[in-house]
Parts: sequence; C-alpha cells; structure tokens
Amino acid sequence: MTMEDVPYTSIFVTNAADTSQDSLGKSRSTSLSCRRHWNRLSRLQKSFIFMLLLIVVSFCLISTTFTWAPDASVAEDDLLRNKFHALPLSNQNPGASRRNEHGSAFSRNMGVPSNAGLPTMSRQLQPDIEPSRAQQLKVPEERSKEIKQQVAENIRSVISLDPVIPISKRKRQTKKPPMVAVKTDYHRLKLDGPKNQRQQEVVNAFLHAWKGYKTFAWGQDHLRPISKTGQDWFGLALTLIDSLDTMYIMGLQKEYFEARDWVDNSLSFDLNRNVNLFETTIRVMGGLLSAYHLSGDEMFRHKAEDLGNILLAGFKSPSGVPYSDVNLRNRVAHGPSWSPDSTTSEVTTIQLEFRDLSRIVNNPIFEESAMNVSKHVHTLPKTHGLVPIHITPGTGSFRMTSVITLGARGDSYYEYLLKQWIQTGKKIDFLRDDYLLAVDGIQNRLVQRTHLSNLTFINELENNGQVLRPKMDHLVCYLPGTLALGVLHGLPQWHLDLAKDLLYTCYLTYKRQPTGLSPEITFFNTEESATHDFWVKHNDAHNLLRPETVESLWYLWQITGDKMYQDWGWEIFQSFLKYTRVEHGFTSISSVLNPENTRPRDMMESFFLGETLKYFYLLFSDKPIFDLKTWVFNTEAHPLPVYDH
Ligand code: DMJ
Repeated sequence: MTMEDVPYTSIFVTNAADTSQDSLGKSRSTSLSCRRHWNRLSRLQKSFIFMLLLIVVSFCLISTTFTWAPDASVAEDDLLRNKFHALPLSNQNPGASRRNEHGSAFSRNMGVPSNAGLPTMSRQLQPDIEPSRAQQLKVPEERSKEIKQQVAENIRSVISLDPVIPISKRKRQTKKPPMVAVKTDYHRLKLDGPKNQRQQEVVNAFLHAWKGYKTFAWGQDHLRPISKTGQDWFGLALTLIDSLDTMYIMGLQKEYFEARDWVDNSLSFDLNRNVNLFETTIRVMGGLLSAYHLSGDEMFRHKAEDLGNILLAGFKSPSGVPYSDVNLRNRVAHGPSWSPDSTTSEVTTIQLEFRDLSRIVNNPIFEESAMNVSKHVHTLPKTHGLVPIHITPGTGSFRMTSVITLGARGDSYYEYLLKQWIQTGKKIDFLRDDYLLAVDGIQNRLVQRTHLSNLTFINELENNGQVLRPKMDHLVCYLPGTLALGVLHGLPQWHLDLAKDLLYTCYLTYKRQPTGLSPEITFFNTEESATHDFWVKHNDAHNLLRPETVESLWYLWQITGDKMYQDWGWEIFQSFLKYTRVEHGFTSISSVLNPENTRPRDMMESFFLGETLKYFYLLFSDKPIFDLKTWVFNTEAHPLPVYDH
C-alpha cells in the first residue's frame, strides 16, 4: 500500500459505519411519510404520475439502446490506446517513426502520434469502412460480442513480437464490400462475367489454373502444377495478388472474396527477405492498387501503403536512383551481388504505382521519390532517345557499354514514359517528348525488315550503339500495344502503322512454330539468300506463358476495332490450351519447336493469371470493357485511374 492509498481507505470505512446505523432510521421515517402523501392523492393525480413515470422510463430505455454502440467503440479505442502506452518502445512498430519522418497520416497507424490521449483519438481509430446503418443499430449483446472479439484481436496483434504489424490487421473491416466498381457511373465498367463462348473458355482456363494454385500452392508465389507444390520467390503470394483484379473483372465473386480475405488476414510484409523493388511494385503494389480501385475496399489501400513505406528504402542511394533489392524486414536496400548496377527498365517502371499510391493516401513521398528518378533519367545523355539497360545508383549514370534493347531490361522504360504522361492528364511534357524521341529512335535506328517476307522486327544495339543484332525478345511484343495507345491519345498516326507491322511479326512468331507458341527469343534474317524470315536457338525455345503479344492484340483490337486481332488471339489461346495445360494448372515449357516433346518446366508464373488470361478475356469481349482514356494499365496489367494532372 502506498502513502496515497491511506486516506481513501479510511474515508470508505467511516461512511460504511454511518450507513449501518443512523441512516437506516432516517430512511424508514421518510418512506412512511411518502406513503401518507400518496394515499391523499386523487385517482386522476395518481394516473397522471404513473403516465409521467412510464414516459421517462421508456425514453431512458430507448436512448440507452441507440447510444450504446458508439460509446462502446470509444471504450474499445481507449483500451487500445492504453495498450499502446503500456508497450515498451521496442515492441512498437518501427514503421511509425518512418511514417512520421515522411509526414504520413498517423490516423490509421500503429505508432502513437504526438496528440495521443486527446479526444480526437477515438475518431482516428475508427474502422476503415464506416459501419453500415444496420450495424450501428444492432442489439447491444451482438455488438458487444463483436467489439470484444475485435479488441482481443487488436490486442493480440499489438502484443505480438513482430516488429511490423500492418495497419489493416489492426483495424480490419468486418463486412465484405459489395462487388461493384467504385466508380461505376464514371467509368461505366460492366464486370458481370463472360458474354460469349470465347470469354467463357478463358474463364474456364482461369478456374482450372486457380484450382491448382488453391489446392497446392495457396498463399505461395507460384504453382508448380506437375510436382503439385508451391514455389516462393519473395514469399508475397504473387499469384494470388496478381489475380485479384482478374477475378474481379471476370466476375468470379467466390474466388475473389477468398483471395481478398487471405490478403486481409494473412498477407504479411514482415519477412526477412530481399525482394526485387520493381517486381514487387508492379505485381504486389500494382495488384493491391487496382483491387482497391475496382472494389473500393479500403483494406487494399492500407496494405499498399504498408508496402510502399517499406519499399521507400530502395531510393536511399547517393543519386536517388533505386537499388534493385530491398530487405522487407530491415528495410535495407542494395544491388544484386553480381553487379553495382540497377536495371534501367526497373528503376523507371515503378512510377505509375508510386504516384497512384501517393494520390490515394494523400502523401507525396511515394510519387516524389519515384518521379525524381524519371526526372533524373530525363537529363542523362541517350542515343536518339534510346537508353542502355544498366544504370548505377551510386553515380546515377548509365552504363554506356550496356546493350540498347526494347526487350529484357529496357522494355518498360519506354512504356512508362507514355503511360505516366497519360496518367497525369498529358500535362508533363518531358515524358511525351522523351517518348516521341525514343519512338523516332526505334524507327530510325532499330527497325529493320526481313528480306524474304518484308517482316518488321526490332534489332538490339550493341557496343556503344555501333552494332545491330537481329534478336528480338518476346518481351518486345508489348510495343505495338503501347504505340497504339499513344495514337489513341493523339500521338502521330505513323506509330499505328509501325504497331500493326510489328504485331503481325509477333503473331507469326507463334503461328510459324509447330506448337503455335512463340519462343522466348527470335533471330531474324535480313540476307537476300535467307530461306526463313526468322529462326530460334535451342536455348531460347522456351515459352513462359508470357502476355506481351496478347496484350498488344487487345490494344490493337480495342483501338482499331479490327476483329482480326481477336481471331489471332483465339488461335494463340488454343495453342496454350493444347501445349501448356496440364492436370493441375498450366506450365511453362522448354521447347515450342517440338510438339512431341515440349519438356514442361513445371512452373506457372503469376503473370499468366494476372496478365495473359486477363488480356485474353478483355480481347474476346464484344465491346471494350475499359475506357483507355480513363484507365491506364500498369506493366503487369493492373488497371489504375487516369488523373487530370
Ligand atoms: C511481367 O512481369 C510484366 O509484363 C513485365 O513488364 C515484363 N515481364 C513479365 C511478363 O512477361
């Protein structure tokens, strides 16, 4: 017992003794005189008093029932707040100080803001989605149970030893959001399932792949459909997150909500793993952002913000050009072990996502960090607008000896110049100008035609821009779609001619193989004596279920209205079904050259569900589903809204 306790104890003892003697007699005489007064009243007077009492009691009962729930939520918040204070500092989320540092809103955060304890706190900790009117009017018992559960859950997450406790884990929404697009009236999206046989077949393929993933690899990055196991690259459920918006678009409600709940309950970024900044941004952040925009589900926004705060570590280099990898737990970034360089396309293909994140959480740090990279790259010397595929974060300079290509490690630099310009309402001129210069450079320095059939292809440029190499990655086949998109947004019409010619070549890289599937890399012949337009090296003959050609077919169909592109896509889809579908999903194959022996690789990449099947579904639609003036697709096929600046 402390000194402060003593007076309170003695006062309590004295009062108790008084009550037992003196006050007992007083209360007896008071009750006798009341009864006398009552008996003297008339019948009317007695009825009037009864009525009055009844009204007062009813009023009290009603007001208790309807004001109880909000009071309880304040109590819940108080309990939570006390828990935060009770925790030793080392157990609190280290992200809190980071958020503070970047000026991010504390409202939903784990960290205790400087105004903790002020009355506003209970409002700040309200659920992410406002409880519906029906929820607010629930009977107290039911609501009480719900709140107790929520508090227990919150406390569990607060006292866990995990250094990173995601915001969305603490304030989880209890009601599933409706399956409607958040901006239906504005974008007029109709996401109510397949409308024709081709789309239905795509949905069937998706469900087949999903079943395999769910059965054997649930929550893992990829499915190995032959060995019936999962594979982890980053440990971030890449397939599940890449697929969210595909399911939403296909109208697969049951599957979508299962995945949505997994993200809510089980997606954790507290992993001691190095992840690739670019891949994590385009697949995971992109997937979460588009799921948020389509569904309006706040949980996705919070998860994206959690991830964004971690990935910001990537930009902490001397030049601001990000390192390739970030450790999710300790938030330390570094380059790959074999090189001091980052990849040009990687550091310039995170801007759509970081900008969108900034806009939806109202914190400029993400957009600024990523946009500074674009601004910096804009100032670097280039070859007719074309860039080498390596850049050094230490100095911020290009590795000038690196190859120039529209394929691996160069591709989406060009794509994001255009798409960023579109995303920001076509107001940032240097993005458009760099894109236009680059397309000029492609046309004048890289484009060539085969001698035999006059097929258009795009070379690579080696040795400091001196030597042309007639090698084209399948990845280059995204370019026709991007060129067509530029034309839709008012860029020169000749870009569409180039797009059509190039897409025809891409289509032939499928059609002319005995499996009807394209290899990873194709070499082209320009000599007069050539008997073939192109050929494939044994080691380049694999097919990874990549999306780029289907992506471009979709853009070209939607922009030109020419159904020929749908038919080409249908042929390609049949070939995927024939040669890559296995009992428990789809698999990449080692050879497109030999239908008798494709040598399956036992790997279904997340982009097959996130991109390839989504683009097939969009391509086979009778009418365009997305308005390409109000939506812009990231490089992993995740739709994001266009802003006006
Ligand atoms: C995807 O992750 C993206 O499309 C990226 O831009 C390139 N590589 C794969 C698909 O091939």
